[in-house]
Amino acid sequence: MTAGRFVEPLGLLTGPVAFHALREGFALPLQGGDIAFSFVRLIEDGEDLGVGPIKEVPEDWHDAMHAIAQRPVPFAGLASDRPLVMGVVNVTPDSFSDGGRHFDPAVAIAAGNAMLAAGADILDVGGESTRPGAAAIDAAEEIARILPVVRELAKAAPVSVDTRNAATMQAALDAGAEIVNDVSALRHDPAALTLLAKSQAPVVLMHMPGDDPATMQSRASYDDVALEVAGFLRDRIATCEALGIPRGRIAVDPGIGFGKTLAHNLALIDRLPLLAALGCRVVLGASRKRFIGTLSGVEEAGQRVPGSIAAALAGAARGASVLRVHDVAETVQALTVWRACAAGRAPEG
Ligand code: HH2
Repeated sequence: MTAGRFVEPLGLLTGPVAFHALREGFALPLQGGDIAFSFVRLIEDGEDLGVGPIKEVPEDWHDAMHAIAQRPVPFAGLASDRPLVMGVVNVTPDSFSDGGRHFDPAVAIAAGNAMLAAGADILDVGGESTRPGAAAIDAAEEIARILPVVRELAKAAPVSVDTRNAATMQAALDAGAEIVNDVSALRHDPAALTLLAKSQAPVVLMHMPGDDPATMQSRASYDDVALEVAGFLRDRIATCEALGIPRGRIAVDPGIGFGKTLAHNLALIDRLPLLAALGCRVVLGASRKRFIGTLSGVEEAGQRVPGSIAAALAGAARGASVLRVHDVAETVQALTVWRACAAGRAPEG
C-alpha cells in the first residue's frame, strides 16, 4: 500500500483550449508549463477516492493540487520551457540498444558531438550496461571506460554520468560531468548519497525494483504500478532531502523497462502526470526498449526508432521534461513539429 496523499492530474489540454480553460479557471498548468490539467484523481493511502473537475476538489486538497501547478526550479540550470533531449552515449561492449557501437572512446566522443550538432541538450555517458540480466562491472573498469569520453564531451555540453557507483560519480564529476544519473536512485552504493549531499550536482533518481539489473525482471509485480513507483520516488526524495540534497537538484524517472512488464510500462507512460505531484522534473527513457519491440514485432533494437519517437512524444504530451534517447536528430525533429501542432502556432523567433 502506498501511504499518503496523491493528486493525479487528468484531462490534459494544450494550445488554445488550454489557454481558455486556464483563463476561466477550469484548468491549472502542469508544473507551470504549456500543458494544462482540468480533472484530477484523488488518492489517499492507496485508495482511489474518485475523479472530478478541479473546481470541485475539496478545500483540504487544494494545497496538494496547486503544488502541481508550480514550476520546479530549472533542473541543472537548463531550459524549462520545452522538453529537453538527453542523448545516450553508452561506452559499453554489451548495451542492448547499440550493441557496443560506441565502446571505442573516439567513436563515443564523435557520437556525442554528432548528438549535440543534432540538438541534444544533455549527453548521458554510461560505462555499464543495465539491460535486464546484465552482469555488473567494477567501478575501476567503469571509470576507465567513460573518463576520456566525459572529459572531452563535458567541454562542449552538460554531461550526466549514468552510474550506480559512487567512485565513478566522483571521477566523472571531477572530469567535468555536471549531473549524476543513477538507475538505483542512490541505493546501490551507500557512499553515493553522502557524495551527492556534499557536491552541488543535480541527480536523476530512477525507479527499479531492488537495485540489481540482473534480477529486476523477477520482481516485476505491483498492485498499482504508477502509484507504487510514485510512492517509491517520493520516499527517495525525502531521504535525499533529509541528507541535504534539495528537491530542486532532483529529477525523477519511472524506469521504463526496469523490472516492468509491457502492461507496467504502458501504465507508467499513460500516468506520467502522477509524477508531477513530486515537485521535480520528470525524465523518461523509453528509447529502443523491449516494450517497443514487443508492440511492433521489431526484434532489432536499432530498428525501433519510429516506436521510440512515438513513446517520446507520448511522454512529452504528459509532461516529461527530459527525454533520454538514442536517436537525437529524429527525436528533436519530431518534438519540434509536435510542439508546434500542440500549440497551434509556429515557434517564436
Ligand atoms: N535506461 C537505461 C540506462 N539508464 N537512466 C535513466 N534515468 N532512465 C532510463 O530509462 C535508463 C537509464 C537503459 O538503456 P541503455 O543505456 O540504452 O542500455 P544499457 O543499460 O544496456 O546500456
